[in-house]
Amino acid sequence: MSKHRIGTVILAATALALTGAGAAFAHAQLKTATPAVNGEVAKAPSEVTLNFSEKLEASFSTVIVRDAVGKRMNKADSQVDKSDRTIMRVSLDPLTPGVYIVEWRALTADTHKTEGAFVFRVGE
Ligand SMILES: [Cu+2]
Repeated sequence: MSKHRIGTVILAATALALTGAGAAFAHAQLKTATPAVNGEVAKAPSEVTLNFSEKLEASFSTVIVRDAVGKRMNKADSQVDKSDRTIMRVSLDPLTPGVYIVEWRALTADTHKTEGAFVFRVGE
């Protein structure tokens, strides 16, 4: 490999690494949630609010809340906040004490999809 050729390969690899980092940054990551990730609340919440690192596209972004046996506990009103699209929320059926699983899917304007899940607990 010529010296020039090696230089080109290194430049290409660096460009790829930078592109990769940029794309990863643009993916919507969950920043905070209410109730908090792995948190415990004394009083049953009436909704779950998720805050993301990027603005979401409403078309694909959803959140589902299930109880410990997998029964869906959210109302069918999961939506991205119209005035702050980094926020997604869903309202809940009455929750009894126990563990709940929040499953979210997010789509950003760059068409990248991310998804995740976390639990929170409602105390006695
Ligand atoms: Cu992205």
